[in-house]
Amino acid sequence: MDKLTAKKKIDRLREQIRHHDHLYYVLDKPEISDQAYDKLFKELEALEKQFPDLITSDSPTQRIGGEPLKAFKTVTHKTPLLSIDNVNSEEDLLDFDRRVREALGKEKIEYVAELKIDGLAVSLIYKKGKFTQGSTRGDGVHGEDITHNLRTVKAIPLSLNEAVDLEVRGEVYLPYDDFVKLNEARKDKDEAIFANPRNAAAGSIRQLDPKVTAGRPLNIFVYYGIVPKLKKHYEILEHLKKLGFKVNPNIRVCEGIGEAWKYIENWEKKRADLPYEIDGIVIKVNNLADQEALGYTARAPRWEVAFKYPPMQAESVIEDIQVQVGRTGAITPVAHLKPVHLAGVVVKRATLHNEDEIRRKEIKIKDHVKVQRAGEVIPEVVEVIKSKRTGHEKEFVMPKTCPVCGAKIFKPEGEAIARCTNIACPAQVMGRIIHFTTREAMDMEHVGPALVNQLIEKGFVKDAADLYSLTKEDIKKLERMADKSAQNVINSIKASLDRPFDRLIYSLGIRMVGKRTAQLIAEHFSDIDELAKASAEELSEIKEIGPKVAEAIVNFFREKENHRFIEKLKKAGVRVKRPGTRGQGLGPLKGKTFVFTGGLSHYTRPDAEELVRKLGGNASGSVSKRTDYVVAGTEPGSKYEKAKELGVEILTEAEFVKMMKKHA
Ligand code: 1X8
Repeated sequence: MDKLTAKKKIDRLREQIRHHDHLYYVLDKPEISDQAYDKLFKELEALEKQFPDLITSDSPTQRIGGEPLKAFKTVTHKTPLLSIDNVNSEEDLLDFDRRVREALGKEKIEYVAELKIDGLAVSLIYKKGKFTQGSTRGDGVHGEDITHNLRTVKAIPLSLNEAVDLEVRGEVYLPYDDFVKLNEARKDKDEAIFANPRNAAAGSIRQLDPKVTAGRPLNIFVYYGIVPKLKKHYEILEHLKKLGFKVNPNIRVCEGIGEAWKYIENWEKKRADLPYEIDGIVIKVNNLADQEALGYTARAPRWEVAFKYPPMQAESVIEDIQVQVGRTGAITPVAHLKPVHLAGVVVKRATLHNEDEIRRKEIKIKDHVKVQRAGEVIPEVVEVIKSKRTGHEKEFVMPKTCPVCGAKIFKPEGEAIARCTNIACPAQVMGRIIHFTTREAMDMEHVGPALVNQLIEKGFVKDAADLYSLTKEDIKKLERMADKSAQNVINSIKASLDRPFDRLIYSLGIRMVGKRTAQLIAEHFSDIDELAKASAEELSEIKEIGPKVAEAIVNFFREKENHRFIEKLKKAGVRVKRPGTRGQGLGPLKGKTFVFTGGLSHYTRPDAEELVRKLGGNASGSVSKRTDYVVAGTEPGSKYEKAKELGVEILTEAEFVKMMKKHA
């Protein structure tokens, strides 16, 4: 075939594939069989292989492109992605309507009511009809460039049927069915499961490797766009549909706020039947001139509000109550429920938190109860439906000894949580190791609960540091571990050697030290030994760290066992300090040490530190005589005072940015 004929054929095939993609992914109305579609696709692939110079980036074959990224680039949104004001009651909604009517001097307002999708806001930019850049909302001003991942979302057209310049915004989400399937597959592979569809969508879109994202059936609804000459928001949505975007089919124009309220009430009942999660309804002023007249507050538009729904609930029966032992020995009573559908997933268990909660809610075994899921993996029991009691319900009795190791359970005076008193309790040991491996801690992707359980049973590991001495041969001795899976396990353990310092701190499982506290600590100390030596007073000086947390940290480092554990981690080669606190060598900032304090707006703090290191400088957490510059953002803390005291040069953020630009 000559090139001209090939080009014609390729163009025709692309046109057909785009058309069928649109029918399938956007309109949900396929017209041809999967086989017929595959045939077209393979034909196009074959021709492109034969004529590689005819490949264009908007070809349907080019959704997954290239190598994994090293990091996300930051993009600055041309106009910020604002948040949206929330209302929770009819009264608040009527207030909103009154404000709008008064500001515009109108009797009745035409609104557009739309489902509020519980996903991730994204911005899509098209140049001459081609998709050129996609980004996350980020902090509203700066987002992350996720173009490579958004290209894999089949409902996002790579090219439009008009050569326009356009920015549209929408919500990327994962339908319930796909969320459940994804979690099942992850469980099989012993990978951490996602708490809800939103987290799964967020985790999928923030992948550096587009091949991973392509394997997650992400979807999108588009809900904003700027189209010149059109006069109403609803007309814009209609136009976006014509251009090939997926717009939610349940959007309605409402005459007056009364109709909008009816829409809200109606969808509160019907939302359980939707194949995706919504967390409310967005009400927008339809007339664009009116929108402009109303304008914006610092945070959000004055022409729209979101009505937030309460968490979804379902009714079930408590068949039994059993207790679980966590990594800190905490004994949590768990209700085993008659399986019930709730917000797209089947619920079999619900946490009862602790004994006091059971008494307060007067929960008994065999009670009919209302269950709700509010973002967590384990749903909770909200209340007992007392009218359904038969008299056969049984009181729950808290065990006196640990169901796992038999040690005494102890509940300190005035505390709500009872604990197993044996720190060598297998449930606690296992809990600590699993905590260490989780995504938010050292993130060992292929090491999950089932694997940890086997490793303990076989006597291969006694604590998390032992993971680092495992060999592929050890892993292959476990059930269902072929060579490739064993290699994955070893690789993910190895990859965790170099996690950021705050992750390591969080991984230690110090009481009361969550992710946020771990970050604060990591900003203040440059390595684990410095932290281990810190006194309670010193720790309490860190903003947001109270005396109780400080004491928990000091107590942790009093234990010889914990020091032995940390030494083992060091020997294994785990990074136990902030990167680059020592001289980095080359670059214009060689030998210069920077300390950041207060909030930055141009960069995130890790990005600013990374930039300093890239230019050869050091970023440190604490101010000393050796510090060259302290960069003071908004509301700078004690480091600012210390810098003044020591006479260290203080830069504003603007001065710092200027300095970086000069060197970059
Ligand atoms: C967020 C969302 C909006 C809409 C749907 N889902 C969301 N999550 C919509 O307008 N239909 S608007 C919005 C925002 O924060 N501005």
